[in-house]
Amino acid sequence: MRDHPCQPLTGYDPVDDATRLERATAFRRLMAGRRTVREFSDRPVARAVVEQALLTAGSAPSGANHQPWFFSVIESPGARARIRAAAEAEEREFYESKAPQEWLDALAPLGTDPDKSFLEVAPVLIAIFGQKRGGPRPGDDKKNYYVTESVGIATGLLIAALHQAGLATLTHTPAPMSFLADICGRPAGEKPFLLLVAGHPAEDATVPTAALDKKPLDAIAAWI
Ligand code: IYR
Repeated sequence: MRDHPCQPLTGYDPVDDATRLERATAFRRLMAGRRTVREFSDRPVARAVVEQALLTAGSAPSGANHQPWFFSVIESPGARARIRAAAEAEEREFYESKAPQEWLDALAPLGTDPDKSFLEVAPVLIAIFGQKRGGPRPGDDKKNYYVTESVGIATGLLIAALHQAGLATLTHTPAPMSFLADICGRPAGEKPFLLLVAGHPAEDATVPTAALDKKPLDAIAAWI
């Protein structure tokens, strides 16, 4: 018995099997071209593109449809300089003392280091927050559920949307990230989840060869 308001499902018009496979394959190919980029150009990105990508992120499934995310798009050069300084301070500590050898060994093929100049070069910096409390409508103050899962899914959609718009991204996670809430002026109940950097790759951008290694289907999935 359905005792909640509902309406007919739309948006799943019939598609023949061949078209379905073509679409799945085309999307797989598109996404296979995504690279994590660490060298960006300062070429600007239209705000409308970022708005569309954020709306895609905001369409993600979430616990009780509470949409427990917030995206701060940081444009102010002052804020970006503060973020870079704070992130690089954390990262220097990470690379110089905090990181166990096993972690450093895992990162070696990717060539990452404490230099985070992209935080001031790339035109789009999006700090992504998870909200402990909120609710389905703006201004609600209810408990949120599955916040990390929900924000992770939204972030995945955001990355896919930006990639399909032709923009490169970098998921950056300085730890701890509490400085982000401060700089973005976010309330105490919001936890920084990730800093997403986006823009056009630098002309001479490179990718680590190791990053191209993706596991084959039989290593990541099984039909049982
Ligand atoms: N946060 C550091 C280290 C780092 C950790 C992982 I796991 C990566 O996949 C990449 C980097 C940094 O940004 O350099």
